[in-house]
Amino acid sequence: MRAHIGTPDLFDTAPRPAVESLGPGAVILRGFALDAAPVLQRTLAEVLRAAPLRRLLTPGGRRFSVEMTNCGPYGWISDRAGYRYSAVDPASGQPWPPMPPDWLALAQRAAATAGYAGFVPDACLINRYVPGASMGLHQDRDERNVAAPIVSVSLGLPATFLFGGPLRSDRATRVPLEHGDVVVWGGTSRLWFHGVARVTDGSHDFAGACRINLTFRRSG
Ligand code: MD3
Ligand code: FE
Repeated sequence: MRAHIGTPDLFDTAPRPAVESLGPGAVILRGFALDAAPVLQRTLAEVLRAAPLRRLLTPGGRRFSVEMTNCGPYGWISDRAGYRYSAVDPASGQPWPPMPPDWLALAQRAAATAGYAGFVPDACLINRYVPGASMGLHQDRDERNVAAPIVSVSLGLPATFLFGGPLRSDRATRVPLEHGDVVVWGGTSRLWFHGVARVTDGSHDFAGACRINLTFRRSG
């Protein structure tokens, strides 16, 4: 039962609006994936069995601190030759595991809720951040059709998302992202610089003490 209007309820957690605008074309749907989380957890284990997480090599010869893998027709990869989408998992020589139907449905519902009806992702990049892992400021520009949005689902440990602007030097806003939050990035901010601050230690029962981020993309 809620407190009456005018009565401050000290036991309420800070209210978070269900739909927040983050920038031109970018929308946060707080808790949008919470209902789907148990199914995501089960199907994630299956996907990771078929295509284990790994720390990819950057073109410069370092390794990402974030562990990555993919599902769906295409997957995002990086190695000495550069960044690109591939229909084959270079670790297995096989196609990536299929995108679970519940994942696709979730991404499509989120995109439609944010105003991007008809989104058909053909790639899902899975990022795992163990405490200490981070992702430096970058742009996502390996997709041929940048008119399609990117849908991101945050699971497990919370993180601070860094959202910059069209220039690397633009000041970044810090956006807390929690388990179950979904962000849809389209329009102008689709090409803006962004990153993830170092994930701090904690506990969460979704996937052990780590953060999982799913990004649904249209590669072509
Ligand atoms: C804003 N991943 O995989 S997801 C990435 O939390 C990536 O793992 C972060 O950046 C993560 O490339 C952030 C949110 C995201 C994804 C793509 C974007 C934000 C974006 C593209 C343009 C602008
Ligand atoms: Fe990105």
